[in-house]
Amino acid sequence: MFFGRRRFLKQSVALTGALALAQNVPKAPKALARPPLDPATLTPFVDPLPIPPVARSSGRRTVPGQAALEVPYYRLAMRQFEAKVHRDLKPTRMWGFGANFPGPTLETRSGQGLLVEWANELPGSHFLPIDHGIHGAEADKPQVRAVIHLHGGKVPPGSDGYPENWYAPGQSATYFYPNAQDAATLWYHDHTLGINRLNVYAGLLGLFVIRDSVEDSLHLPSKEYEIPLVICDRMFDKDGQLYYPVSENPRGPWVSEFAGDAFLLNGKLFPYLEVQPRSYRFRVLNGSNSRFLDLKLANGQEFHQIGSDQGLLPAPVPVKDLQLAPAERADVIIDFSGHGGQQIILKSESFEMMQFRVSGEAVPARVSLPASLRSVPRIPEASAIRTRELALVEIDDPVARPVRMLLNNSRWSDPITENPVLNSVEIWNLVNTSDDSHPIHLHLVRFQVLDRRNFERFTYQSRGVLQFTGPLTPPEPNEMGWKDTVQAHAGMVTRIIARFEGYVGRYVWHCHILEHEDNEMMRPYEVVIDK
Ligand SMILES: [Cu+2]
Repeated sequence: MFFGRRRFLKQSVALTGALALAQNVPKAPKALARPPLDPATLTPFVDPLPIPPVARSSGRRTVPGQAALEVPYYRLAMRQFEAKVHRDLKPTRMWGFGANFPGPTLETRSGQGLLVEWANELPGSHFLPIDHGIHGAEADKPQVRAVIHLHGGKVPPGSDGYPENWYAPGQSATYFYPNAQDAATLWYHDHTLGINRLNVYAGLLGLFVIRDSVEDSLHLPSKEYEIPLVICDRMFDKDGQLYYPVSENPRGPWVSEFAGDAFLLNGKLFPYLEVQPRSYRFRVLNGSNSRFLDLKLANGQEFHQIGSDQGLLPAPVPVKDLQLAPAERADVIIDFSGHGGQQIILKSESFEMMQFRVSGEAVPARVSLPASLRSVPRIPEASAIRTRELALVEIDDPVARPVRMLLNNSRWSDPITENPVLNSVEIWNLVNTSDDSHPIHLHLVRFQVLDRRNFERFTYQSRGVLQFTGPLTPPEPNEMGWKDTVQAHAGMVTRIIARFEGYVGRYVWHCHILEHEDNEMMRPYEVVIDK
């Protein structure tokens, strides 16, 4: 398993008395205001899995600046509301779209553009702990700010949800999504500078599905047999309210990672889903802040991954154990035929998350999966006009507590260093000097994973020289499709290749561990015209 656990050890080490004293901070971590909920005390599998509603457009409107183009118009309002996440818990205060967490799913087809007015109708104060020492979250800013990004969308820069383009309650922004891209499971979420981890944790996320004729031709399970599955880990107190941890330093509440012990699936804890003994398609999103999911069926059953971040894989990949980093998506087919009358548990690591109840009724003949799905031509390495070496760096204090994370040793506010030319191909070598796996996401583009290779970290950190210590590792079979988020493993160089097509302008690339992203592990980049 690639993703280390050092980060969790590190946090517990930091809480020991001696180390805390050395830092002249209180001995113990801040106690919960209310007692924590132990999810193991809840009766599991008493709530049906909710399916997020599909967003309905309110008419059609002209795309600003394109008088001839009229597209469906949606208005989605961010609001605070209360939701029952479990039968036996009091309603939970959350943020969402309308009164939905996850938000309504936007559904469209490739080439069918749409407009969304993202309205900030949130209250004036935040219910989660803001760290005003973090860049962009200073005390002079409004507490509640939001800006929405379509993750995986090939979108003009003005509609991409640039992290500094946040707005306060009472304001809104209307974005145009051209959707000139392949069928894929995308998702929208908050991207506000400095408080993104808190806004997403509060609930500001939802799915955005693009379909196309290639996908149609495969006759995959559809309608009631196609189920979105948004998985997010959280912590709750005994009153059923969301808890987000703070550090032991009252002046800097930021924590470097979040790992909850409760899993919301489409907004419910331990839901069940009644299924027939046949194939189902699940569009899975890891919407967690930091947690890597390790999905498996408790009966050891194999399933098939047919798609990843940016759409269908070249061919189905059999899996028994599926790792998904934050922000990654997996399109999977689970075949329940032959399991009539059984109850099958979906787990992540040792956590039981959800139950499938397979009915005993007879169903039509088994649907076979196509042997090939979509052609994904490899981008030739020789077509790259530039290779960038980009270090992923964790900055620690003298007692090895993370202070911040950096890309390319630069902060958010430093001058732009990544400026690819429109339509050119580049290779980015993500040199991970830290002990954590970081899911690295580029806005605007889709990319392919070339390979990974271990390197000698000390030599790199002291002399800037890359010395490889192992062979090239090819991408995993389920990384052979188009990606927008890649797991850059600790102590490895992960190479990706992308064509920077679509639009000229300013975008961002960042780690999708939201605690990292908020604390400097995000950089602007700019697609430029060749001079
Ligand atoms: Cu990271």
